Amino acid sequence: MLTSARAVVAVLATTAMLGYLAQPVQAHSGHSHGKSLRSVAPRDLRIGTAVAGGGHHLEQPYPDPFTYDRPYRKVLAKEFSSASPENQMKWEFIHPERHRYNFGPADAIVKFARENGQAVRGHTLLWHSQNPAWLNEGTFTKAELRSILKNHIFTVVGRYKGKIHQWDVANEVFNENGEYRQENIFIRELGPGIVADAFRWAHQADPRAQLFLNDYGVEWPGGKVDAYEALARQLLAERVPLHGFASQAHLSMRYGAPDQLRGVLQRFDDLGLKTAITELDVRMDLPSGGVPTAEQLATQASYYKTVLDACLAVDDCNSFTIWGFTDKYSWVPVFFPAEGAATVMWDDFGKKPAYYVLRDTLAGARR
Ligand code: 9MR
Repeated sequence: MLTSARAVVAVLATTAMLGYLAQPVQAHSGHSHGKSLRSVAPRDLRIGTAVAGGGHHLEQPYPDPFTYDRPYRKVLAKEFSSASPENQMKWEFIHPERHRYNFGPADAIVKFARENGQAVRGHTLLWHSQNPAWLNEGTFTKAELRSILKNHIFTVVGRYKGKIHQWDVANEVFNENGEYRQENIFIRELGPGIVADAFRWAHQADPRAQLFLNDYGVEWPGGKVDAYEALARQLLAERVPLHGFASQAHLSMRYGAPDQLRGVLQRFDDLGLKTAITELDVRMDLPSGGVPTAEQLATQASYYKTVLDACLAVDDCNSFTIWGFTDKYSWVPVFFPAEGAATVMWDDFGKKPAYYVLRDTLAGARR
């Protein structure tokens, strides 16, 4: 992307944003100028990002971002008070062979986070995707499969005991209609009761970690949200150690503003659960040339703000994480060819209007 074109767009977008900001909020840029997101955030709200590595990055023409990109690490340490390994704690990455774990990259992130006063969100323990071939293609009895899951949870959660703020224990267990996903090998083979067991095992392995349900497509009410509410009620009634419900919030400007998210989070807060935003990004259709328009950047900023406002408005929403902070490493263009520019910073870590809106909103938050 040409820097000059981008600079023009940034100026135009900032102008557009001023119009936007004049409406619903007071701009606080004066107070937060030069400060980081984490430094202006309310004390009871962690501001997080995915830590780039593994997954789609392995097919890109650059070395592991977290390990080798020094400017990236600097921004990661400066801006954020929480870190989510983007892929490094997923089964296929951390448990590549049945009797071999690969802890190095996850250990490095946990160490970095501790050195920089950051919490870590563990992601994830029970999911249908990014499981290793030995698990997907193996032949196991039900008892074996159950003990494979149990051992995995005790080994991984146990290793980081006391060092993980929140675990996404169950990830994306329902489809859009609110039915259990049959692609999930554990749910398919062992039945949905395995979800409760996963929470129990994770709690035994690290009693202080907050244990979450996590999914996308729960930003608006519907069958999926209803299914999560029913599951949460059931787990709580059975005294299963469930502590939170999280909206990933992978948004696209094709589908409109997330203006019902606050209501969704409130439903889970009302059950006594914590809530969190865990993977926020806002993708858009890129014009030919690949540079977003000023208007697109202003709309994107308003979506980011709506999600942050929803979290700030709900008492126990205690963690707000964006899924990467720079377009340089975003998963979006790899998975959605015509879309992109989904994060709050350009490839060179220059800040977009969305960054400033988040910072001003955090600086002005009262809670
Ligand atoms: O960002 C992750 C990317 O690097 C991986 O290639 C991809 C594979 O599915 O997973 C991405 O992260 C996903 C997250 O773990 C769960 N929610 C959806 C995220 C975006 O696909």
